[in-house]
Amino acid sequence: MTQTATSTANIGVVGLAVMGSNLARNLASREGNTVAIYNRSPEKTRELLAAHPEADFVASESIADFAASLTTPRTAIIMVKAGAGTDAVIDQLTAVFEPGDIIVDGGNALFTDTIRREKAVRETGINFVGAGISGGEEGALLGPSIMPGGSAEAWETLGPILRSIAAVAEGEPCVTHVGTDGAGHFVKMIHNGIEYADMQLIAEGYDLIRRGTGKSPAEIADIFTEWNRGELESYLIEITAEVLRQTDAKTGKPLVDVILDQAGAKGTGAWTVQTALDLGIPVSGIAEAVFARSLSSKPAQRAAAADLPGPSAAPVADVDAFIEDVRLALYASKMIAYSQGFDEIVAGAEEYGWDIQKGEIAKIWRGGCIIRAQFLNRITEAYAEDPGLVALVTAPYFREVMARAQDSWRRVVRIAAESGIPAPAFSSSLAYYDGLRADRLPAALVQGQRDFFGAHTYKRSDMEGTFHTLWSGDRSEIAMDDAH
Ligand code: NBP
Repeated sequence: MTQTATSTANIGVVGLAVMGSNLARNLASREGNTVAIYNRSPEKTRELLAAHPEADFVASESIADFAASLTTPRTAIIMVKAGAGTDAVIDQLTAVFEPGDIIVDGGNALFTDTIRREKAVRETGINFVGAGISGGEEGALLGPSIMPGGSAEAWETLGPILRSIAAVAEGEPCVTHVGTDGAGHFVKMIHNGIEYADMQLIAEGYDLIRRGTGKSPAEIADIFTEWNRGELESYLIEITAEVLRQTDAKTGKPLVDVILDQAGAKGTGAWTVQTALDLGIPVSGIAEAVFARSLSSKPAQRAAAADLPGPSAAPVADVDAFIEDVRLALYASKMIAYSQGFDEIVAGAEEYGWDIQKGEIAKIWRGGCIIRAQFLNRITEAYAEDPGLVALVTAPYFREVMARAQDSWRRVVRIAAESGIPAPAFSSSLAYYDGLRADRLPAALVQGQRDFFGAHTYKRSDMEGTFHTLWSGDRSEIAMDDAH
């Protein structure tokens, strides 16, 4: 496909459903961009053109015309349904693009698919970039947080374009070249996992205050608005207040009381946990959040268990003190979720050979995306101070928060248990914290058990080597040959 006089667009978008059309409009609204657009069903293309005559679009109704409308290196962002749709569009584009051109997948692909696709497309000389895009419809239109992977060569062309459409936080665009091949989609996956944990923790905080103090959703909305002025300041806290303040027009009740209490999921939280299991990284806060959604969505089991015995919850004595305890417990648990998420980024980077700058990732999450928050600056600072930080929670700022929050955190978990209010993410985060800081763990006993029933051997803390106790013999210990 050669360049013609009609090649005028510097960027193209394939897939014009809600995300793609908003991204195309965002691109067209930035100085210097002319945007080629294409969708499998031409009606969507025509609708977008008709609805936005102001936008500098070059529309095509065939993939060949779409390619011909692009200047070189041709750069196209795919925004279609993840999976088979993405593979189909990649095949069509590789047939009409040339070496040096760039195909970007902006959908929610699993990072291992992105690794596979990058490898296959690279053979043709075309660049393939998997880019995580966060922020939903509004982000796509007004400025998302963008996490691109792919080659450094592709980033040279793509960088200025993506910088022009990304959200801006404290004067900096929320986009960085995350790493090669699937690194961008990997980091987007972790973002979503952290988002699950953040949402679950907020929901647990709400539930504890509601059931512990009897406050109404509207009153709790005011508490969240107040919290949003302090260290918990974030998009999710802000929208929680909005949701809690909403009254249902049909019944006059708080909307939160009429919404069915079964949370859905699109799978990126589960991917984060599945990947963490493979990498051997305990992301317990994220896992609890995924499982809490699963538990909520089991109506038959919940109905069958509804009359199981539980405590009669006593209302908390000092309401204001309890609310402050919940605030601190929420902040501490949230830090654990981030610390675990960054552990997974470190492990993923090591496993897949990505040079991921952790501080830069925290920076690009400050705007445009769902977990945007002030607190992310603390993560950037922590990694700037110590790039080899082994666990985020051990950085100075985090230590200070843990010292300040831990008594409150423990009281909240105790009250939750005593009152029969489920707080899985609060309590498992605290257990993780205590596990991490423990001088000795009962893992020693687990090793003993493993050696007993399976001769799995153990190491000793006082000498080198590998040992086995002759459990079914005279129970003497033998040193094993390390070569085995
Ligand atoms: P959808 O995920 O609903 O996909 C619809 C688009 O895919 C349409 O343009 C459709 O074309 C196209 N498509 C399909 Br389906 N199969 C195709 C095929 N075989 N060949 C060509 N085109 C095909 O769109 P969306 O909700 O706008 O999401 C787009 C991407 O963005 C998805 O990967 C999604 O996971 C991701 N996403 C991200 C966020 C976020 O916050 N980052 C939010 C929502 C979605 P047609 O019109 O001809 O049917």
